[in-house]
Amino acid sequence: MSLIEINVMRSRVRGLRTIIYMVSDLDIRKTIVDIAFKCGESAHIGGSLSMVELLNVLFGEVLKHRPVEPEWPDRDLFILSKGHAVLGYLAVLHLYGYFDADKLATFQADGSDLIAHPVKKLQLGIESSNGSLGQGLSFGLGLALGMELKNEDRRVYVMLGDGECNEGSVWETAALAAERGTNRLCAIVDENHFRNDGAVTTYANKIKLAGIWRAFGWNVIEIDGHDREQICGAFAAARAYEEGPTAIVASTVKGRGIDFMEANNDWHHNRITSNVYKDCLRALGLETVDG
Ligand SMILES: Cc1ncc(C[n+]2csc(CCOP(=O)(O)OP(=O)(O)O)c2C)c(N)n1
Repeated sequence: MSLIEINVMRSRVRGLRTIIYMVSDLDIRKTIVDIAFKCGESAHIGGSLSMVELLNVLFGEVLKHRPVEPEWPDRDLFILSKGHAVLGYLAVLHLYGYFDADKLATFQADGSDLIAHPVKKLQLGIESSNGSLGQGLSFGLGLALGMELKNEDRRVYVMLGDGECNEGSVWETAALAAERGTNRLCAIVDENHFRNDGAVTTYANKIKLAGIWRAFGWNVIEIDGHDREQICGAFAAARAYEEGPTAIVASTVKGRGIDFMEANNDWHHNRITSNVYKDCLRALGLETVDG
């Protein structure tokens, strides 16, 4: 049975907790590194690696979706508001069967529709164009309100960065979503404690990010964003909460999984050369032939 067929089956038996995960976190990390290396250009690596477990649980366990029928009208929607982390998103879409390896290999090539930030293309599973930070949540809220009006049993999940939460538009939307009591909207905040130019200092000591979401009237669930059990529990709790929107504030490590990239913001946006590629494989426990 092909990966795609298994995925379709799984989408039909949603709700059943699976023990065997078809797409491993390691697969996703290896794919991120491969794309970054093959494109030969600087790419956003650290913030892609930090959200791997969150995306894997979301696409494997939570989202109602059909990779073989990407425009299925009953699907849930995922929006990568921190659009620069497109490598992680494309790795997941590919591994879950939205497009093949040949397509993925076109990343950043002339004329490709897979470029440094997501460009909406439903046939590839890309629901929204993003890159200018602070826009995904408001787009997601609009979609969720539309679903509510049409009484559709669908939900919207929006992935944001903690640096992105410096954008005022995030909080304008947060207020409106809470005011409207929109329970079809779930924000996932990848709190990896860095932005592009250093540490996130806005929400660090006296003011905690989770507390701000709470103050804006959201149901807030704080988790370790690399712990599968906690992630599954958070998504289940978000789904069960009926009063309004939920924010899953996930504490993560930027560059997670590759030791020399972990909490090292040099890897926010950087190029993987052949030597670095070998180091990445070693760090992932995938030794290269020449050792
Ligand atoms: C409106 C806007 N301003 C500035 C940027 C440039 N920029 C790209 S990534 C980034 C930092 C984002 O930090 P965070 O959301 O924490 O992402 P992560 O650390 O998870 O990669 C910034 C400011 C942008 N993409 N959009």
